[in-house]
Amino acid sequence: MISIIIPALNEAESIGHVVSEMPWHLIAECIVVDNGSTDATASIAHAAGARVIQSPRGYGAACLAGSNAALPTSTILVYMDGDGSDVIADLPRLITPIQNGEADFVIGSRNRGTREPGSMLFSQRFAGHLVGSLLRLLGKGRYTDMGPFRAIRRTSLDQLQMSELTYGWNLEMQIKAAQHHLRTLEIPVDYRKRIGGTSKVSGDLQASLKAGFRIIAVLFRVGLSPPKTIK
Ligand SMILES: Nc1nc2c(ncn2[C@@H]2O[C@H](COP(=O)(O)OP(=O)(O)OP(=O)(O)O)[C@@H](O)[C@H]2O)c(=O)[nH]1
Ligand SMILES: [Mg+2]
Repeated sequence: MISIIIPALNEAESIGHVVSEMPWHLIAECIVVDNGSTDATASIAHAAGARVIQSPRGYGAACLAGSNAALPTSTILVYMDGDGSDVIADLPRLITPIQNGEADFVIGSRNRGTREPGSMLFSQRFAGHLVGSLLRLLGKGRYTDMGPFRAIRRTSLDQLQMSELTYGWNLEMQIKAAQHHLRTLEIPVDYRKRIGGTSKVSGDLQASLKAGFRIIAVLFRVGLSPPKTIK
């Protein structure tokens, strides 16, 4: 069983479309994690068929709350953004390797997929490659992106003991996946511009700097420290 988890902050213009596109025959539930949206994100998501929960502020906090709230029967957790940028048609390619027992963690790389022009800033693409190369040098995995669309076996996520409550969540998962020797696969995924609404990160200089700082902090805190428990 699969739970899709969508952190969403003020995504009223896009969340209805994102939830209505869900392939319900493939998934057990779609959880939209709202943390203080001041628009109609929660009610629109609910009307479109999502289970809506609230969480404390922060991208990672939302992902963590969604993970903890997933149905006990869900064995695979999938994360994606609520702004319509991720392409749901890529979902089967993310989950099949886990279902087949070939992988524990499958991450979608936008750098390796087809991007709608203007969907990713050069700095975002560069950061993905740069962090990927650094981690490779440190022996902490082979990545080309820190993309949001990803699937992980639930028992594997539990092992990682995720603690980043901000935008460092994605990178923390990637580094810890390598530290815990998860069987990891990076696959190309497509990426589009957000459907509407306002950017919380890439389109806002202050937010981008903050996110960049968190990423560097995670690189030091998690990347340079030995894993607490090794499988
Ligand atoms: N729950 C929650 N979700 C957040 C928070 N900040 C951002 N998000 C969601 O996380 C996803 C990524 O944020 P975006 O604003 O799309 O960031 P981005 O993709 O760098 O920016 P764009 O290029 O404009 O799409 C979206 O679904 C947001 O609604 C937050 O503090 N809490
Ligand atoms: Mg976005």
